[in-house]
Amino acid sequence: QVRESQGGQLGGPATKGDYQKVYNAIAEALEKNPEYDDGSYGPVLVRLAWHASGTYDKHSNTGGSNGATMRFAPEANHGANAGLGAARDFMEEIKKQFPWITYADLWTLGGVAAIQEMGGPKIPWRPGRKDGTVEQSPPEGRLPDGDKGPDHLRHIFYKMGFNDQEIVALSGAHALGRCHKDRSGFEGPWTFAPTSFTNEYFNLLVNEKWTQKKWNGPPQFEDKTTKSLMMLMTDLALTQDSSFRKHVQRYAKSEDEFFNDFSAAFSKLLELGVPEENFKAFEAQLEGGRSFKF
Ligand code: ZEM
Repeated sequence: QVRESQGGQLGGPATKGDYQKVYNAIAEALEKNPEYDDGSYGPVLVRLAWHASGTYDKHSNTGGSNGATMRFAPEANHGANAGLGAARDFMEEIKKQFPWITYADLWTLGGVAAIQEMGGPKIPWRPGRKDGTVEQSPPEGRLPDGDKGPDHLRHIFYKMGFNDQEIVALSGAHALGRCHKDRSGFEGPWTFAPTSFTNEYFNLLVNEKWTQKKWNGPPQFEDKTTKSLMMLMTDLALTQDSSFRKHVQRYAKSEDEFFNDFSAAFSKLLELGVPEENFKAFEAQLEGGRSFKF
């Protein structure tokens, strides 16, 4: 029996090399099924890492990535998590190869690997999350809805401890992936290259004209030029509020600034609610005592 967080052949404490092996296994499997979506599990793995972490509430210090409570039915069945079974099944295959890693570390590491392998910035990541029990599951309703405005975004993200700049930076993840009719009810990708991590989301927000799509689905917007891309109401909210808009414009101009700010905000997201002492146990192995960069 391999104890959790006891990596390596001899069952000693997991080292950076052990986590690198997990990272590599995730990276190698991202395109294992050409039939899946746009040919990569990358986007849905990023969404799993985000939804596992974004349930954090700073007022009660509950929720967040520690615990990996989306393994249990209540949270797995939250409306916001529809479709994430595809990502959890992907991760189950990796867990079989590395039974010593916790789901909570694995799912967050999956988000890091996916972003980096799709051309995004390096994301500092630390191991130390523990798997919890169903009693630790967060209540439904802590993740954002796509059909709302700036006040809703602030309400949801301030609760996690983010500011306006971080909200905009994190939203840039919508360069990746797509909406699925049978998951969220929305339909279509945000960009023409949904498996490449770029600042294209911000370019499109600034440079395209967006009009409301005429259909019997939930309210969403389409680009005037090709009508093949989409934006949610919450995406367009970032261009309608001056405190958000200045960052949208900045990230459209400078992919470097977007990458730097996204890396910091996503790394913070993945650690919300994880007690610092969990990370301490691994500190001796961390580069410069701070974090791993794969
Ligand atoms: Zn998303 N997101 N998201 N997001 N998201 C979807 C898909 C993806 C919102 C939202 O309602 C939706 C962040 C923020 C917000 C990703 C990453 C991140 C979908 C489509 C919806 C409806 C789901 C489906 O049908 O499959 C809202 C309202 C947000 C508020 C700002 C943040 C923050 C993210 C990461 C940092 C990703 C990668 C996807 C694509 C998933 C896929 O399967 O392709």
